[in-house]
Amino acid sequence: MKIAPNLPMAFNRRDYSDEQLVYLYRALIFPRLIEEKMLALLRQGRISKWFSGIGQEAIAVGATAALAPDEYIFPLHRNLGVFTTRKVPLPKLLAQFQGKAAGFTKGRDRSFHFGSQAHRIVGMISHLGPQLSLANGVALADVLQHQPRATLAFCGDGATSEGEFHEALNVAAVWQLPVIFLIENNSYGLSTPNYEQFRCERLADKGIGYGIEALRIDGNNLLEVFHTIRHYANELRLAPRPVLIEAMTFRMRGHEEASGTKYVPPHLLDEWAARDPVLHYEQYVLQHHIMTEKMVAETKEFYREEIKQAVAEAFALPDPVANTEAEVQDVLFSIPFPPLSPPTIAKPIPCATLMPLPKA
Ligand SMILES: Cc1ncc(C[n+]2csc(CCOP(=O)(O)OP(=O)(O)O)c2C)c(N)n1
Repeated sequence: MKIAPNLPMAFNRRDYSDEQLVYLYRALIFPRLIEEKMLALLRQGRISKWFSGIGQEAIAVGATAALAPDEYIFPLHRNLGVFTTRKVPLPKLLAQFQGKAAGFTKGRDRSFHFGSQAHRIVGMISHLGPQLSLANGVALADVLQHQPRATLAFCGDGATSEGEFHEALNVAAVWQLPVIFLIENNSYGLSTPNYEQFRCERLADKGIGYGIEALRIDGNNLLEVFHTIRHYANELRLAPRPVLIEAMTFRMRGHEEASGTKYVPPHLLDEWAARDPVLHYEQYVLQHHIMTEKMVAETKEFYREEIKQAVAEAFALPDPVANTEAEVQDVLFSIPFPPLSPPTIAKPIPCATLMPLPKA
């Protein structure tokens, strides 16, 4: 993958320190290296399923890094960067992807349908749109409890065609809920391209219909994502209201690894490969002497080693053992019902309480 020299990415560091910029580089490269390992494991037949977010990492990483740690995030199936930036332990994350008993869903799922209260991450709802309404619920609780917090909800371009997208944005607008609705517009909802899905020029234009502020940003520009989310999170904490942000990016791999990208015109993949968020940001920190080649190489080496060890650790974990009682307990909340003995003397029902029979 090479960067086309005629497409420079304009990074604006504002008043961010070198330390912050290095932190962001590390946060960005980590999910990319995990993804590379997952793709290698897939080729080796050691994992069977993977939703890739390669090429979209700047959105998940930049947005998560911009929030306070106690603010809730509702990520989707391509948002590995949310989990890594929130520092979810890698062995546990890999145990989840490997369907191990120690995973978040105890082996019931091998992908992203899980959350972690400790990390303020709400598990993805597979129906996509409904998680926007739940983000409203969290934001409403914050407003009612006078907590100055923003909630971040991810959404794909495909999910914007679901009814619940419209309902959630409308309610958030009417109730002035502090939710950042972040659309990752990666051009495809599975195999459906944007032009077969909506007629508006930009998804951000939908904000006008709900009366909420909306804007479009470059989702591959890490600093633009970070700055935009940081700015709005600050604003929403002080003056609760929703905002709709359309982050432009591209899905560089299949919807899921098994489905491939045959329906995507190759020139689009080439054009977007030249806008790779990781390569561009890496080039930026090097060219501006924020990091040296040695620092970059050492960072990658450090993470590769961490990933290698975490994979070994996760693969060695025991597989789940089927246990009906445990399954039922995990799915149904247990409520103790104290046994009641029936009364010993039957009480006749007083006639007055019976409805009079209709007259013939
Ligand atoms: C109601 C519903 N329909 C279909 C699916 C299957 N499905 C899961 S993700 C997805 C594509 C969603 O596209 P988009 O929202 O653009 O997100 P992307 O995959 O591009 O990141 C589909 C069709 C689903 N989970 N729920």
